[in-house]
Amino acid sequence: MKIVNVKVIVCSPGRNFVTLKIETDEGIYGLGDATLNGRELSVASYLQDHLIPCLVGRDPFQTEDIWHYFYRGAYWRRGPVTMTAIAAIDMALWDIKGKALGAPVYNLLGGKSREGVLVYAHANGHDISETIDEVERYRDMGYLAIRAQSGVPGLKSTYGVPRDHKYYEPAERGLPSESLWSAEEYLRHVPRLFDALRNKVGEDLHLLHDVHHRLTPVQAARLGKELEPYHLFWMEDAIAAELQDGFRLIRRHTTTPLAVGEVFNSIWDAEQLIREQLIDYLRMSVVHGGGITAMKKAADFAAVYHVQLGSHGASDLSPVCMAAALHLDIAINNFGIQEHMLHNPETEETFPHAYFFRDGLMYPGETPGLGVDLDEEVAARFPYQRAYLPVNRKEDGTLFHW
Ligand code: EZ4
Ligand code: CO
Repeated sequence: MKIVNVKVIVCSPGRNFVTLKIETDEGIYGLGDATLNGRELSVASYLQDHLIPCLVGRDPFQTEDIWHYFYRGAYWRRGPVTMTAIAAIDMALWDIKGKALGAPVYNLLGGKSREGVLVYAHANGHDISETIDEVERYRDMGYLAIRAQSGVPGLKSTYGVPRDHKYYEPAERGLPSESLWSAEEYLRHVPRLFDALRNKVGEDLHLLHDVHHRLTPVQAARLGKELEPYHLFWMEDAIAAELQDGFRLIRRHTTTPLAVGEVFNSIWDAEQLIREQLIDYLRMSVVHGGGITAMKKAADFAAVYHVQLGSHGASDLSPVCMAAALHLDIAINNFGIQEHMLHNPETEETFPHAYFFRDGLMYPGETPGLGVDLDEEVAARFPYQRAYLPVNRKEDGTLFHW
């Protein structure tokens, strides 16, 4: 089999997605997600201008060699743009491989290690009572694990809390908006949120929280300690991800489990964290972590240290990535949990898929390959629109992490 044509499809069904489609001389094609939120066209260009010319004519079964060709062969290694582009190619090749062999991709990765994939939903509210209502709404839909975020009194906007959207969507069309941050207000508020939540929903539901990189190590240690009575599934991105030694300090002070890695793009971003057992869950995703080939190896390395996979699954990761993640999640032994943020109806229409949710778990489906398609006619109705993630400032105007 030979790769004969490769195209990059950029569309915006409510938000931007970049999708790679690799076509073969046998009529089989594969899809890969290449979406890098707020920086979409840089990956489209990296693929179009630099990688695709080297891909045409190759055997799509050679996932390992092709991965190294683009990783080592670039000389310039790692980085979100590079690794997202490589990930898209890798995903599409696994999709082709599965279709050609008549096998769902999970069967090429070790088969099913479990019946279904535990997922967590996002409950966001402007205040504690709204967040509790949202948690109960998702629990009634059957979710067994729910991330809870709430507006912080005194702050005009808070990470994770929608302004007027039905679905929370961090990227906005137009130029970047700005939000204001106060660690003091936040640190006072979050333990109150989880105290109220546990009182209302009891102990059985898994509760998660995303700090979104905004605390110092000592602040994160304080928050972790104060959240201990509420038994969180995890505290996510407690500090800036590049501050790896900071996790040692958090770890020394709290038994709240720690998750990090949605901004990581290679195992080298997480190697120390895993080897020193400073984290419990690795959140690197298939789309930003170099594809199925790289994520399988990262998961296997993490398994040596009993670190589990809890990969990023926000709505800016397309249904193609969601499908790839579910195939990997169901196959590996050290799977922990998968983030599942609902896609909007336009996105669902653009990307028909075999994966589905039932009673708190997700299933990749039995379709050969990844089991996800892109309806190009629908996609053409939603042309690309420039959009950015917000930027974040401290109350005195200092630019901070969003
Ligand atoms: O900010 O996906 O856990 N999920 C998150 C997301 C990320 C966005 C960035 O593109 O932190 O909301
Ligand atoms: Co996050």
